[in-house]
Amino acid sequence: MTRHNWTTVEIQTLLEKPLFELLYEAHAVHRAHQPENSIQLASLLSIKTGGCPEDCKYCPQSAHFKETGVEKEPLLSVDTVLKEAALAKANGASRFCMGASWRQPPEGTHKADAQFQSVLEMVKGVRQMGMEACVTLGMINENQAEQLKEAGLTAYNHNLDTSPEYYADIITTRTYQDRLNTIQNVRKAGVEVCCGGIIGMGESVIDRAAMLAVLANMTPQPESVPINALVPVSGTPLGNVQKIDALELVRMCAAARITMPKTRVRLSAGRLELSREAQILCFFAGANSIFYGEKLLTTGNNETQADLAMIAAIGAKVMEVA
Ligand code: SAM
Ligand code: DTB
Ligand code: SF4
Repeated sequence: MTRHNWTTVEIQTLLEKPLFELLYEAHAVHRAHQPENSIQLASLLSIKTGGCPEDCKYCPQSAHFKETGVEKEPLLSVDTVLKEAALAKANGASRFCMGASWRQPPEGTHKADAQFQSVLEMVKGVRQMGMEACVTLGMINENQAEQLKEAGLTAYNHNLDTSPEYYADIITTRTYQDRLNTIQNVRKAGVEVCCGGIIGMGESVIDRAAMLAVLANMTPQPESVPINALVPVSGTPLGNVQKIDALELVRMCAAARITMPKTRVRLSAGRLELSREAQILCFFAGANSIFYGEKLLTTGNNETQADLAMIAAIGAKVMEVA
């Protein structure tokens, strides 16, 4: 029974329960709705890095923050991207996610249209390898969503990042409604929605609950929800923010699982800071996917061998492509 009438207060109550009560409830939902005990490995590649016009306070790729050490680079070639995709597949990934530091994909000029065509080629190439393909390109309109669908795109990632109330403290160059509009365009085109957020940006538990309520009350709910912990990058406005306690991530995974029983909950950025055992608690709570590969977009990620060993240690299996 998937509910779409969650209130922020209900989810706040979940997030604040005694840990074992929360884990007990979350794991029961997990067992009932995710019986295959599999973990999905999704590999990430930044296909276009830096120089982004948006001002997301957490992001090293924003052009507004000059001292993050991230250089602006052009869109990678289709060839380069597909070589990386083949490597990810060889390492065991079943989803390949491509991220671009765009406010929206370039459109209108000959050069701009050629760039979008390249992205479509990348999507087609990844699908031909037998992996799921996901892209995150900023805001897209209905027409772009349809073209991506035609190219075979499995999912589009577009995060809400935080609550509607806290959003303007983090990003001023676009609105929450802009985000929701893109998600609607993706859904309308028949592409799966991958949508989540970040904790550890100075938000309250109420903000975390409010974000989960927006996600859970979408009909249908997102097929995948990435739960990121802020990776503080020096040079960004959030570069000096105190790191969160790992148990807060465990609690987010649990509340996401309880409110979104069928969704793939991805334990995303920030995993490098977690012990193996903290990650395992996240899986017990309901996480069943990770970003896999030693780099996220611009920052580091866990070693692949360590990840495979961790999955083997808990007796879970790696999700295969359907
Ligand atoms: N530019 C596109 C957009 O923002 O929609 C796509 C790429 S953007 C880098 C993808 C997501 O990465 C963001 O929505 C945010 O949730 C996450 N992200 C970026 N920097 C992060 C950081 N330092 N820590 C955690 N998550 C981060
Ligand atoms: C998501 O929710 N997290 C990923 C992916 N979707 C695109 C990105 C994390 C980025 C972390 C900072 C970096 O490496 O630049
Ligand atoms: Fe740009 Fe995306 Fe980074 Fe925001 S999160 S600055 S939109 S790349």
